[in-house]
Amino acid sequence: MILTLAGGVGAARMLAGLMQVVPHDELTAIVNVGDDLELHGLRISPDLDTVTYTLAGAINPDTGWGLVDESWQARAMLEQYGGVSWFGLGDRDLGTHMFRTQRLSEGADLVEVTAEITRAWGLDVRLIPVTCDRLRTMVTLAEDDPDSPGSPGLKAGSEISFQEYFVQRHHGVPVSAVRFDGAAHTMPSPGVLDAIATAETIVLAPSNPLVSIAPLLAVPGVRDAVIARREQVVAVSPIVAGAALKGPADRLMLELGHEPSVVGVARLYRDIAATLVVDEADAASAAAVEAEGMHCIVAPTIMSTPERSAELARVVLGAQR
Ligand code: FO1
Repeated sequence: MILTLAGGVGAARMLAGLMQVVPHDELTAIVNVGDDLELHGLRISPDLDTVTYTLAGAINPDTGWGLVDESWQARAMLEQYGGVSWFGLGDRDLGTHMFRTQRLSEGADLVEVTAEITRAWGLDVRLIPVTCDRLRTMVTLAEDDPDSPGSPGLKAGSEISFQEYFVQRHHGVPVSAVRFDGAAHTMPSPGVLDAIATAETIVLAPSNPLVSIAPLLAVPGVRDAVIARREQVVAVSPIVAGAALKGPADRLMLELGHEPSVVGVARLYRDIAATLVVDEADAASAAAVEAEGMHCIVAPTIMSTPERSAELARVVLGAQR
């Protein structure tokens, strides 16, 4: 079994590549739930949905999140009422959140509901939310944010939820800390530790190390389980030539005291992964990555087409020492 530790868009593309080169029922992903939120009385799990919709071929190609052929009538009504509409929930996507919320209220856990949703999309890949317990990524503002909704805005040091940072503020405000609220009280979902212990290869997807991979490792037992398999762990750098391909990984690394480069990624991952795959644009840094104690592989990592995703998947599977 090939296991992927997954955030959202980058992980979804990595998994779509793996699906082209590995039988689907041999693929498992442990997925971040730190981005989850409750809104309109609904439980929303963006990373689980981004991975599901991408693997099902139903992701909105323009945004990389949400569903293709979406309509926005419910959001228009929310706007008419002056309700909360900054987090965009399309009409089709709403059905997923309604189903998840209903099933959770009936007593199913998030692992079961996720399996029901992926099955309904015809997927054989196993997606496991890292925990069924409450874990929420929280972000501390480094500066006053006078533009925050409500007067007089928020002061430096205020904590906001991940989606208030990522979507409501377009990840455009400086950050001084990230915290995984509730993580210490969570348990890994059934199957998580076993998957880590038995995987042939563990892939750290090119997801944000600080807000997508770190929350997975914050669930008690997960980090140690991954460290025990370090030789089998292959990470793909989400930073290419000093910049994140999508999202705020580069800025967050800088703001939180990490070098926004493949060397900075190596310093974050060297304890848990033996190998780092970096893009050809970073070939000159391969020696510096090796100096951090990781085996470095240079390959095209930008998954702009399904073929490139498959090619990267082959590199990752061949990379393990
Ligand atoms: N991202 C946005 O930039 N704006 C949105 O309005 C938005 C809504 C949304 C709804 C459902 C969903 O599953 C994802 C959504 N995302 C949106 C993406 C989401 O914020 C990010 O993918 C992650 O949480 C970061 O990995």
